[in-house]
Amino acid sequence: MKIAISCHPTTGGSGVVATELALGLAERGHDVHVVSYERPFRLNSHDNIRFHKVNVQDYPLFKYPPHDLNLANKLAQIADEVKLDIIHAHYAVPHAVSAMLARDMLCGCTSSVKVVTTVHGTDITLVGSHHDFYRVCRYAMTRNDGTTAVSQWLSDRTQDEFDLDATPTVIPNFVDCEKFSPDRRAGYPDGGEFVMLHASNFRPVKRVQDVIRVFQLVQERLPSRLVMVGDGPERGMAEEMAGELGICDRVDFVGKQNDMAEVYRNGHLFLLLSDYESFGLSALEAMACGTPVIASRAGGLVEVIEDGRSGRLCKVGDHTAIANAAVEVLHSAETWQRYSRHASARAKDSFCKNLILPRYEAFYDKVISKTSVAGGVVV
Ligand code: GMT
Repeated sequence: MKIAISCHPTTGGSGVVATELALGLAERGHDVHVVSYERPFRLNSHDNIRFHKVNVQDYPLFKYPPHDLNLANKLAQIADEVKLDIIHAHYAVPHAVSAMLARDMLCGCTSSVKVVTTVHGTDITLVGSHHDFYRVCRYAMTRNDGTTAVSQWLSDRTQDEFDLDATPTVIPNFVDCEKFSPDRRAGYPDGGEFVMLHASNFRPVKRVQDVIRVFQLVQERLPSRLVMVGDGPERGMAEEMAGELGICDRVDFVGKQNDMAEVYRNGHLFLLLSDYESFGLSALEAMACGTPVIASRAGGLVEVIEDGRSGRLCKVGDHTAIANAAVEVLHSAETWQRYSRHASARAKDSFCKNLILPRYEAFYDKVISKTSVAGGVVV
């Protein structure tokens, strides 16, 4: 198939999923076109992948350059040139809307390209549901040719939020189990220090202040360090908090990292204490590397982590319970090794890229073989 993938190129989960999907589809022989205003950071070169940069015009009249129109124009150009079968938009806003504009511009003449949207989470829960975006997002959800969601929780939320006739098809996120594997991972640190990890874009939804507070409680009971990976609006606040709590010599803020598999393999526990996650891709990648996860019992995280096996799920904001769960996982070599084994097995058996990519291919086939239905959701 000839597939264009339109995504945010930044380090957020939706860009990572889109990039890994592009690489996986290219490896499976599809002709893949990645379209964004910058090359996504994980996009390695491959014979079957072409990257198309969206140029944004900085014309003096435009106080806000209309990127979304440039994207639509670029998608239409590619669709026309290579006769695309699918434009796959990741993150509803603005990519799905630009993709539909491209499809509609070409409709009935040179192309019969279909638009598939994958919703990732905050595109629905925060951005799309905001009244400034609601109608445009609902238009995308109801008039595209097919919608997928990365978890059942998000699929249900999307249907409710936009009053859709059917729930979007669930295709969960996935992990490259060869790249993210427990081989050469750090073992149980008999007598040494535990390494606790958090990785995110430090947005308020991630509750990074809870990560610092929980770590403060854990390090009183176990010799440990906390490694905070990533960057974003609440990083400064988290750094200040570590100083105020007197633990800044035990907390390292290391910024964005290129080799996340190596980071996960060097950690003993991954903390994802968000208000909710539609999926929690970072948790899955950590698990694949054999790092158990302590996460919020919220959103799609419960579909990824099995409480008491591959990690622990705790009430959002309950610092004492979360710290107790962390100590319980770490307290003995035998317990930690059991969690570590189950974590990597869970990732491999349920979310390995080889299992999930065929589900996208089947979804594309279904969309291509159907004429668009009112409501847009192919079921
Ligand atoms: O919130 C983020 O971490 C970024 C955001 C994104 O779209 O880049 O992540 C969302 O999509 C990821 C990939 O599908 C999911 O794994 C994350 O759980 C989801 N974030 C939230 O729902 C808060």
